[in-house]
Amino acid sequence: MDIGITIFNHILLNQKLNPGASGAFTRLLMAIVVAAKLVQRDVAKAGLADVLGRAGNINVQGEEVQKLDEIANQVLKRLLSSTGEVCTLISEEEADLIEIPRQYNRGNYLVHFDPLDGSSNIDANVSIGTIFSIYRRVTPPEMDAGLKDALQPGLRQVAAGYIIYGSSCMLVYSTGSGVHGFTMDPSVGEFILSHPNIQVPKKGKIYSANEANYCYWDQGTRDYIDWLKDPHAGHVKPYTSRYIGSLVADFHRNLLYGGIFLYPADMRDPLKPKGKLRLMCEANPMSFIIEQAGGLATTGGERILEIQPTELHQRVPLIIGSAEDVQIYQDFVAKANAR
Ligand code: AHM
Ligand code: MG
Repeated sequence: MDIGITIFNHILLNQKLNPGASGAFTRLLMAIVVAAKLVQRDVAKAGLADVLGRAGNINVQGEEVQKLDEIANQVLKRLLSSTGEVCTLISEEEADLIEIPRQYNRGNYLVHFDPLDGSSNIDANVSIGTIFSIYRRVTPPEMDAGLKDALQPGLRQVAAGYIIYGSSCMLVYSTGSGVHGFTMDPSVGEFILSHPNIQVPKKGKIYSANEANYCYWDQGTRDYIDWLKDPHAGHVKPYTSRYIGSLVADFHRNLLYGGIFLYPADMRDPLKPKGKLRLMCEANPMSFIIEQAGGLATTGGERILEIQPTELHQRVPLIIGSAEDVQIYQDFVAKANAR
């Protein structure tokens, strides 16, 4: 039976195209694939939390039950550390750089990850995801990895991707030569190439934003959203609003169908505009992927991938999607700022 191209073969083929490659990077990606399968297995049982025991409770086997985001965090830490290819890890769940346990070798890569994004949606059976972003270390290998390694601009990512635990489980990744999507075939437990070379449509008709925050947005963003909804604006096709509130799910839908996702700054205090999404483990990986797919990602004033990070858990406004839609958004912001 021909089951198609498995993700393992795809990663190995990629390695063969780089004759100098040591295989280190391949081992890292493979660890992420195994982590995805383990997390998927637990996510699929999320609705049974009451039956199996809730976080903080003791389950029928007498074991302490962990929350799914804690489980996902532990799984990623364990699998990535044991490759011997990472010098540090940075998780959305932990405040500081994660030290690699002594028993493992230190390698030349570091990974930022959000183990379970959108986890507030778990109990409602809404799609959630894992996001990852890989960099090469910049400090000498004999030194302990530090903030200099962790705080690199998104342009330096060597790979990024996400896993979406949805109506099926998909893994989407890019190593800088296109974006490829793999769907889990549960009958064989493998991710199979289902979406090669994903390109986001140049223009979409979907916009995704939490409009409850409208009055806290900057003028340019408000003008843009008003224009999207204006029946007299001369849109070739009217826009439609779709917002799940789970970044991976909103992003994935817009990547495939075209459109724009907006989480603009909250201007409640105009002197301290605040983004919600994290630069290193959410905005950068998604921006790497969207640019590889032919789209754009911006804060409104700055390309996301060019931001020089200053903090591990820095938050940024994120406007991301089809190139023409993001360009029009930027024009609205520039016009409002010039008034
Ligand atoms: P989380 O990392 O705490 O789950 O928060 C991130 C999530 C994203 O998945 C989503 O895009 C956003 O928060 C939704 O925020 P809001 O509920 O304010 O619309
Ligand atoms: Mg998150």
